[in-house]
Amino acid sequence: MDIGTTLTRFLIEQQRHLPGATGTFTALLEEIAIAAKIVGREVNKAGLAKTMGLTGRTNIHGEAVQALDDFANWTIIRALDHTGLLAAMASEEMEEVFPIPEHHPRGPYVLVFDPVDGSSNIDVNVSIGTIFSIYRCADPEHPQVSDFLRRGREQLCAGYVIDSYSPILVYTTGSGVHGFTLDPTIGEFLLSHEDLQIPTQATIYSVNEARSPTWDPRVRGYVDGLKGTGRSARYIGSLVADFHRNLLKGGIFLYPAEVRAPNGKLRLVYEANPLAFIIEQAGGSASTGHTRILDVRPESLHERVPLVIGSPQDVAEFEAALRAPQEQQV
Ligand code: P6P
Repeated sequence: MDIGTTLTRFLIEQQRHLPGATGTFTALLEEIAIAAKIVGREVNKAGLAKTMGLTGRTNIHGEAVQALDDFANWTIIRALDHTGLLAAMASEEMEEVFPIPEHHPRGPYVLVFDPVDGSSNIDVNVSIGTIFSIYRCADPEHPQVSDFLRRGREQLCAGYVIDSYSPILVYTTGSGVHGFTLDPTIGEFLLSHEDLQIPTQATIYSVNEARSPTWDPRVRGYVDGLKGTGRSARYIGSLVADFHRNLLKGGIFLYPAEVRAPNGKLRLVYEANPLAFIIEQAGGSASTGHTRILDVRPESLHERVPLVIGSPQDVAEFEAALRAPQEQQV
C-alpha cells in the first residue's frame, strides 16, 4: 500500500536534482519536523497540558511568555543542537544568539526561528505555528549575531509548521514551495502540496482594521478601496495561519506602519523574511510598502518591519498607493 511521499523521501529525491546538495537540509528539516511534532502534541492537549497558560514572565519585547513559547523554544534547540549542522541558533524568545555548546559538534549553518507565532491564540484553539530560516555561518567556530543579520535574499531555506487539526509543514530551499501534511496514523509528514503557487488574483485581504486610525491615510484609502470588490476580509490574528490561507487561496496580508510604530509590529528576521522567501518562490511578493522585504538589511535581531505580502498584483497596487502624494495634514 502506497503511503505517499514522506518528507524524507521528497528531500532525498530533491537532493538528487540539486548539484552539490549534501543532504544537510534533509537532516535539518527532518529534525525540525520532529520538533514540530513534539510541539504539536503539546498544542493538541489544549488546555489540559501544563504547557498552556502564562509563565508570568515577559519576553524582551515586553510580551507575556506563554508556557508553550518556552516549551517550543527549547524543544527546537534540543532537537537541533547535536546535529553537527549548526553553529548557532536565535529565536524570538531569546535576546541573544545561542551558540551551539562546546560539547556538541558545530556545522556551517545558523537557524533562526519564531517558536510559536500567534501564541496569544494558544488558549482559544486558534491555529498557531513555528516559522524558521536557515543561513550559512561565516565562521562556525565563532558564530556572531552578524550571521543572522543578513538580507533575506541570502536565506538558504525557510519554512513554517502550522499546528492545527491537520498540521502542515511548508518549506522552500529556493527550488519551489512544498507542503507536507501530517498523517497522525503513521506520524509522518506526507507530500500534499507540491510546488505551491499563489493565485495571481487575490480573493482575500487580511488586516487588523481596528488599527486603521493609526495608519497613513493612503493605507486607509487602499484598504477602503478593497471593500465592495468581491473580496472577503479574513483575519485570524495568527500570521502563519493568515499567510498559509492566502498562499493557497490568493490574497494579501498587511501589517502596515503605524503613527507610533513606523516599523509596524512583525519581526523582520524570523517572521517577514522566511515568509517573504516562501511567497517569492510561490510567485508572490513581499514588501515594506516601499522596499522588497528580502532586500532589507537587518540592523538588529529583533527589529520590526511593516509587512505587505501575497499576490503580486495586490502588493504592487499597495506600493503604488503609498507613492501617491501624501494628503496635506490639516
Ligand atoms: P494584532 C501574533 O501575536 C502576531 O505576532 C502575529 O502572529 C499576528 O499576525 C499579529 O501578531 C496580530 O497582531 O495587532 O492584529 O493582534
